[in-house]
Amino acid sequence: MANALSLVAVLLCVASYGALSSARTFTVGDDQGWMSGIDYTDWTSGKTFAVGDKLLFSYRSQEHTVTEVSKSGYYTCSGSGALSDDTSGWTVVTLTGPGTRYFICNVTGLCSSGMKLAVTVAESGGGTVPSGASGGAPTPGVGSAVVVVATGVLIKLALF
Ligand SMILES: *[C@@H]1O[C@H](CO)[C@@H](O)[C@H](O)[C@H]1NC(C)=O
Ligand SMILES: [Cu+2]
Repeated sequence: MANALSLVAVLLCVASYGALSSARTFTVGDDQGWMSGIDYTDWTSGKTFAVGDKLLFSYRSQEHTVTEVSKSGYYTCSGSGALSDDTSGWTVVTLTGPGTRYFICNVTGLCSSGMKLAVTVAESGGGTVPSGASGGAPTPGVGSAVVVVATGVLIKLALF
């Protein structure tokens, strides 16, 4: 009985770890970071972004901005009415739900010369489901399903 309980506890830990570790952090532009002269459309191609993943923008503070804008702001390179704006040099953005997020550098001329990024998160992102996620009902990943099943087993064992 005690052994069965500890086995379930171990399984629970392994499953939770698996679910948590599936979220990744992408350094925008990899080694080059967030700067002008890079094609960020190239950078995103071939990458799959999931709910819970993070984007890290690394750049010289005050030299560039990470300005989150609407789709039209992205296409027109307009940072007015932005959703957020940071110039700290180290900007971390969590992809909290499915859809496309748009970022530009709001320093004059840089967005129009290509310093802009659009990242799309798939509908059924899988991986972790952040608590308090809004909009739609994200499909829980396999890890979460294992946690739910293991929790059920644990409760049954505790009852009998
Ligand atoms: C972006 O730059 C424009 C033009 O300089 C400015 O009007 C706008 O307020 C800036 N946006 C942010 C979020 O600072
Ligand atoms: Cu810039």
